[in-house]
Amino acid sequence: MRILLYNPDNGVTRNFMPHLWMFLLQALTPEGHEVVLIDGNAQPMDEAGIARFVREQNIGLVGIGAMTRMIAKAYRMADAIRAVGVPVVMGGPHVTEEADEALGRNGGPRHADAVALGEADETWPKIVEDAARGQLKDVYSPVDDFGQERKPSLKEYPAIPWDKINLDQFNLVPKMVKRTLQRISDGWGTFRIIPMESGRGCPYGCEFCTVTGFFGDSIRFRTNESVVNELLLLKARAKSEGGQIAVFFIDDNFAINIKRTKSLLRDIIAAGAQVHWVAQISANLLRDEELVDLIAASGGKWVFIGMESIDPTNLADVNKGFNKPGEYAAVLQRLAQRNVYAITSFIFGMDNDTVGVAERTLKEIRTWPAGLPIFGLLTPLPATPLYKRLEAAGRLTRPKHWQEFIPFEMAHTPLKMTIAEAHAEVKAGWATAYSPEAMAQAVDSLKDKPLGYRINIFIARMCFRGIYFPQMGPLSWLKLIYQNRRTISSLVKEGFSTWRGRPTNPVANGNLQTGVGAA
Ligand code: B12
Ligand code: SF4
Repeated sequence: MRILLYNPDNGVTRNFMPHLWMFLLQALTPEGHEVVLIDGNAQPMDEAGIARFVREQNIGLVGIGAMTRMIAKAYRMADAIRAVGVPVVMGGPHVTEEADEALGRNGGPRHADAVALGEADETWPKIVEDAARGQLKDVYSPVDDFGQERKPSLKEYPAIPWDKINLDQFNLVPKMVKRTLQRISDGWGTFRIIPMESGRGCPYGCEFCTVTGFFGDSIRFRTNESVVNELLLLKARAKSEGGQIAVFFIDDNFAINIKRTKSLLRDIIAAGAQVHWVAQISANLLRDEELVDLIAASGGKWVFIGMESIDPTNLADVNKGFNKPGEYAAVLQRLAQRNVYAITSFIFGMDNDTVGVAERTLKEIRTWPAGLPIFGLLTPLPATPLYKRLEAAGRLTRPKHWQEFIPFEMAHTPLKMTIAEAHAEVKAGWATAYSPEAMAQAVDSLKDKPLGYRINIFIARMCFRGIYFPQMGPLSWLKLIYQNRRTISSLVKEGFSTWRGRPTNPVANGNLQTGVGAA
């Protein structure tokens, strides 16, 4: 049987990285079946397009995975596939919480023939075999022989064949410049950001987050050896293609067990398996100097920190009181001293937020080392404690907000400002933090570092800006380049003079450390 695994886009923003679940389920598919992957972010498709694809490619089963914000598109695509007679199984965090919606048991239309609840590592092979026999069940739950929920161990993690998988759709280097860039330095003909997990689960239970409910509060880890082997495979592939690779460790809190993270990072270094990497780590765990040393030495370039707010009351409200705004600056300095920078994520529209929250937050940000701030709105995702609290308080304005995805639009009323004011705060956050002046300041703040760091922060900022501002077509890119022409021209001039005066051994000229991780 030919199986299509499909991840929808949200139609508005573009993900820079493919989804791990697709590669994982592909690796876990029983022998005798062929798996095709399509990520809507890399290969946009509409309903007619996917229906045609499954017919022409003789697909016998389609698996769709989606977050809440992509679910409306996922359902439309599933409907189109089912209309041409091909069964659809859906999985992921949204349908796990809203299985009745996907199966049409709540009075709405049915979108999926089957739903895989929770982690599907152990149920997927069974789903495939049932589908091949034409005997799909409605619901597949990860349970043990006694009917108790079972979280898969990651000790026997499947080897994802990174050396063989067709990754053409995930190359971030435009085709027209591929040949030229292949010849630069170690080669830039391909650049891919690859998701990898080293563990699952988070015990912190922040109120707005799905993770503790979905993956559980007991953390499970892969062996160091299996992570190291995966990195080596990816590194070898990039080298053989004259390209670059960066890894996003998608663990929700990569350093949740500091002792184990240190041991993994030491093993990566010992095996020479360093690639540029990004990971999510909460600020409280970055107090450890040795950990930060190891992050830098093992290839860590960017750390995503869920700061959420600079207001301790807000943090306590959402059960994230372990974040201490008073130590944010020190944490970021500690990273920057090792040339590791941070993606700092903030949520506006929290219960203690008032008008002016964006400017107050930006004022703090300006005192920190350059980084990539991102701003979102508090969103009640299904089945989270936040959703339940707001529902009980009658504060949900769009209780089924996912049925119509509108980016940066609240689904409940904040307590101390209006919905419109919260929207304006997010807009102000993005517009100010990514203005041409702010871009120039970020680049300038790294003037004591090799040029590669300045280029890196500039490119990363240009790309990150696209999370909020539509930046899809060539025209919007041209406009952006024009707005930032001064910074670009000073970087180009500097690059040219560095190149002209380069020493015979390029490694001695810190410019090879371009610190990729454009994540
Ligand atoms: C990496 C990541 C991202 C990446 C993008 C995703 C990517 N390309 O990988 C980035 C950083 C860009 C991102 C952004 C966002 N993310 Co995010 N992200 C994650 C993260 C940390 C890891 C995802 C992952 O790979 N997990 C590991 C794999 C193995 O797990 P999995 O995907 O759940 O798959 C398993 C099962 O669900 C199931 N399964 C999944 N799909 C399918 C399909 C089929 C057919 C079957 C059978 C089974 C199945 O089987 C898999 C194996 O067990 C998760 C948290 C988490 N730990 O999962 C949040 C998470 C998915 N993100 C979340 C959110 C909210 C967001 C944002 C909206 C945040 C924001 N406010 O901007 C944005 C939206 C981006 C967009 N495009 O619109 C939520 C989604 C909750 C929900 N109900 O939808 C999560 C769960 C985190 C949270 N805080 O609750 N994210
Ligand atoms: S620390 Fe991060 S992953 Fe863990 S519950 Fe909080 S937001 Fe979710």
